[in-house]
Amino acid sequence: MSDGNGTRAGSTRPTGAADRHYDAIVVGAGFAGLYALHRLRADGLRVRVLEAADSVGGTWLFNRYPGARCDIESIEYSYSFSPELQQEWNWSEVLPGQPEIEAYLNFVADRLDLRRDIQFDTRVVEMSFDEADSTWTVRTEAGERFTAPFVVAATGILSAPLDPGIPGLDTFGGTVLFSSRYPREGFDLAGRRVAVIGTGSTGVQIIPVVAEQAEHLYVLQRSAAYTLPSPARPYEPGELDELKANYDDIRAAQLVAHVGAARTSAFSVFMNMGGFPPLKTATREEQLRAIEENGVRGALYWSDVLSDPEAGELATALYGEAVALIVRDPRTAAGLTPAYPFGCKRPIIDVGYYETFNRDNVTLVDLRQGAIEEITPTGIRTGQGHHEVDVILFATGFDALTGALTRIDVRGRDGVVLGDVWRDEGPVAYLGLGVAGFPNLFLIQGPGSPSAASNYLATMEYQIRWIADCVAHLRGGGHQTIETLPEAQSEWIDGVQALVAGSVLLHPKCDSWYNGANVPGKKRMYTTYVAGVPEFHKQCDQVVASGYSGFKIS
Ligand code: N01
Repeated sequence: MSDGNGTRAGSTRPTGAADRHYDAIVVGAGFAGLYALHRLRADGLRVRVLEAADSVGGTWLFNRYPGARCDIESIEYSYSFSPELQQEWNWSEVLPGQPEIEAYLNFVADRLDLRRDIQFDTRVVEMSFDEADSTWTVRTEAGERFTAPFVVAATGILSAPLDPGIPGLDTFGGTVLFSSRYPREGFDLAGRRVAVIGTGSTGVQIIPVVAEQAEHLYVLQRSAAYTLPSPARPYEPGELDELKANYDDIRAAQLVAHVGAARTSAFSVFMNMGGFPPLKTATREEQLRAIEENGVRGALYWSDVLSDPEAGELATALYGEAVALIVRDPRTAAGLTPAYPFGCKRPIIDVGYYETFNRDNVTLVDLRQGAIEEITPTGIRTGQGHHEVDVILFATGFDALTGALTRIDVRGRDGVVLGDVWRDEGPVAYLGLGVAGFPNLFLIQGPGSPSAASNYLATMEYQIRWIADCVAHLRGGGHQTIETLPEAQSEWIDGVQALVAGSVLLHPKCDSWYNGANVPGKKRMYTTYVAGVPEFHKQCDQVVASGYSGFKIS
């Protein structure tokens, strides 16, 4: 059982070589790894989960920064496979905070008795496929060796933090914090001068909270965000009971929802786009009334903003005007106005973000006016001067989708390295599940899946069921391997890219984790499936119905 702090009580280590062969190895004990363990174990497999951290939670364990909160409603951002879990767990908020999600995952681990098959403090560094006996060998940092015919890489899509690569960081005499590995015990920011670097979803959540704690907050912003007010709130008394009574209907609606979430989420906040007529034909008075009555939202809700680049430019300018209605200092308001089109990055929702810049203890450092040059022993030097700080808090993002696996030396058939494949070809996979040349290695929400364009949990659960059924099919039929065919992979990824051709998602001014442009040297490619979660599941079902078309089973 958990000790209540989410630490590793209950896990065991194998004692001898004989103990280290399993039917399946799962890498990672976040949402995906826990369900993979539960499901494969229920199917009678001997499963071992290897987890680098000292507890369950994955991304929701590491990203325990101030203000961390999910942007999808709790009752949809939770496991749907167990009516018991749904009924026994009580969410207190519509959009749950990190502590509540971490507690939920500990509850699930205990309730399903998962810890006995999870080995914590175990970082996987190498995985290689032996063609002679169709077995994966998984090696850990501590030199342990595990073998299994199947590996499920439940390694997360946003779990490999980016090194900000700023010169001088090692000379800094103050405290360096990272949002993606924030201290479990927290950090007292009172009376300190703090710099937050990064204004993506993470930074936008951190900034209002840190502003309330720090003596002074410097926000070092390279790209301004588009962010709309969050609908976060506690559930009203009785509200959750009513939802729980209708859980079947809620899950049914979720199953047919384009983004895998039918209720409140960052997606729903933005999906009401098109509520107004075309921006290009609106009068100046109509435009101003829209932002006066609706705030920043009023700049974006026009029907042509995403489809017509000229309307997009008008919307960006109007958005700047809307920000200026909130942020009193005109220079700061101008600094907070994005210089890239709306719609090409992950939607962000916030609690009091723009209002925070009216505080006397908050300074925006717009890096577009002079970039970061170096970190010094006492602060950060930018092209605009030196900022003395005691704490630097990085919220600089992730090597998304592929980073967790390229940081492991994954070798498939003929010793081919997965990192090399993705470096040369870009992030490719078939159905976000398998990569050609890597038999029996299953990805969760890999490239070509709805991942970033959806509620991660919806397709994650679907894929784990798909994988478990596939493994049962292989074992039942006396087969040893399933392997993606290269032509099926190319065709799938071409199709995924065709879905976004000509859209704002490919705009050259948009560098983000969506297209890999946030990682130096990574091939720029958008490989998230945008035709919707239901359609994706239908396509995957059809692959199974047609005898695993696109895969070679041997
Ligand atoms: O990361 P990001 P994130 N110097 O890559 C800046 C999910 N999530 O952790 O845009 C200065 O979006 C970078 O600048 P630029 C969600 O899917 C969900 O915030 O590259 N700045 C950017 O501003 C989200 O999309 C939730 O110019 C540097 C920021 O750092 C995803 O995680 C909450 C820099 C990185 O933004 C990732 O979000 C949090 C440098 N050297 C996250 N390097 C919720 O559920 C990078 N930046 C609500």
